[in-house]
Amino acid sequence: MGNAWTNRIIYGRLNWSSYEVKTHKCDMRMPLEILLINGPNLNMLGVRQPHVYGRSSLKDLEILCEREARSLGLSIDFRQSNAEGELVSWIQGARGAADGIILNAGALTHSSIALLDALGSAEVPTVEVHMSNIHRREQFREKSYVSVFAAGMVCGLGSYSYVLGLRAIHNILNSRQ
Ligand code: CA2
Repeated sequence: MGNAWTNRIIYGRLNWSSYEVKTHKCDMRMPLEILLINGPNLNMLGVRQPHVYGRSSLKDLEILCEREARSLGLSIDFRQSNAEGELVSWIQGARGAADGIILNAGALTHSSIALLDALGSAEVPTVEVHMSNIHRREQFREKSYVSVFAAGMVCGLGSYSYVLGLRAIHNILNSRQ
């Protein structure tokens, strides 16, 4: 996790025969670690329903997120699972190990109190993302349990929801005291 400071040694030439040595306190923080979690069926991206979720595959999405993360100085761990229990374990494991979470919980967004409880106990800043606009679809998609503990949510912009989600978590983490 990114929180280390170090003294950098600076050598400066005073004249032909002597040097001064100063130390300068500088920020050598490690990149902030972001756990990016994709839930059930998101492994099907680009394979079916392109009219809803676009033509990009999950691998394309990972490459896009890696590129955006690198430009923001973030390190991401990009994962996908169809199993609710595995998602719960990943969120539990983020406590003390990740600086932030980006979460697209897929359909579990609308049903999983187990995910909600895991997010509540993890106490890791979380941004919720969705490819589709969950407010322009079936009514059951309007309710998000994830939103209860999320700092914010981006939806409806396809892959770009993830790009904005990464920018948002970067902003949240860098504006902490
Ligand atoms: O819009 C989103 O990102 C969703 O989280 C996607 C979920 C859906 O249940 C949520 O309401 C909104 C579904 C992910 C399934 O993704 C597929 C992709 C291609 C083909 C089939 C499923």
